[in-house]
Amino acid sequence: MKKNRLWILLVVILFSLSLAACGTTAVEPAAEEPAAEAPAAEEPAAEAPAAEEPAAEEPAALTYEDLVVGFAQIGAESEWRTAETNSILAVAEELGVELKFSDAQQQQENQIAAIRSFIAQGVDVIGVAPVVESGWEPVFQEAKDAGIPIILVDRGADVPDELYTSFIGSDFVLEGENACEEMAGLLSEEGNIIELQGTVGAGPAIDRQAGFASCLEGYPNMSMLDSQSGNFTRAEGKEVMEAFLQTYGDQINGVYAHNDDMAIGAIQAIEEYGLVPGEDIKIVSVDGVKGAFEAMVDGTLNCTVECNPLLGPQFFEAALMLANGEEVPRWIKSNEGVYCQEVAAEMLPERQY
Ligand code: GZL
Repeated sequence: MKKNRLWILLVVILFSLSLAACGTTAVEPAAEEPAAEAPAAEEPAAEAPAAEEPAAEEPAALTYEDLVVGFAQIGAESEWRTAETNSILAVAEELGVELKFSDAQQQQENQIAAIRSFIAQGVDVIGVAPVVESGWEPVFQEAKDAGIPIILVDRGADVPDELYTSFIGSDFVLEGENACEEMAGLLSEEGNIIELQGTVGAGPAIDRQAGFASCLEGYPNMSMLDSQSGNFTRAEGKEVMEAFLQTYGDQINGVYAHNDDMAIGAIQAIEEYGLVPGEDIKIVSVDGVKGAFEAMVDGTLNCTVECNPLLGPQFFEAALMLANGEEVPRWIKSNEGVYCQEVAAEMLPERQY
């Protein structure tokens, strides 16, 4: 019995030991990490009924009567320039634009001072006919900083594109090429030419020279004897021509003048020297002013290549567009012809400048 009890006791001990062993090996399911608490999804705020926006009112477009424009003119060196000034003044008056006009008397520093004064007065748009191409960057930058657009009228300026909005004027290179073609015809593609250049550093002087020179390369029997500035004026054109006649005399077969005024001065010099302008010496110039048509009727000037100075309408139209925040073309070109003696008498009465 004792033995039996012992067995029973042993069995009970073993059983309870095995139960205890089972308890330690049982893999408890890993306590689940509490899920990182997701930020409580924000309840979308109940959408407030959209407050009715009042329809944004388009600001009324400006009209010519609202416009205040500054114009920095070069001066009055030529018939062409006077015609341009008259066009600007007359069109401003006609349209009711308030125009602040300044005459720089050929001095760039006066033009710069005028532009600064237009900026100080807070004009809407500034027009400038740059006497020369260089030296405009600082003052154009000042205008840009003040939010005032610059339009180049009739002459270009050597500045980065973003400093002006538009150039209104002619293709001066083409004018030079056209003048050369006329000269080639007049000289039967053979002869010596002298050139009266415009103001040194002025856009039309640089380009008219380049256009003529490149076309001349196509005519091996025509050569440029000499070239000098007559500053776009009649008096200086005459002076330079007198000097050329002293140096080259009757070797000169043709005169190419960058404007009609210098050609008219040269005509006087040739007559005083004792040669016949238009016959002994052929003359081609640029502009197409009335004085040139009169000289062609007289037979002293052979041809003129037109360069339109009546830029007032295009200028104010562009100014109004800019003031209204509209885009304007980078180059507003003029339409121009070439006229010689045969048509001069018929055309003279119709010429507007
Ligand atoms: C051309 C203009 C020139 C004319 C000259 O656009 O700048 O200046 O040809 C004038 O007659 O003085």
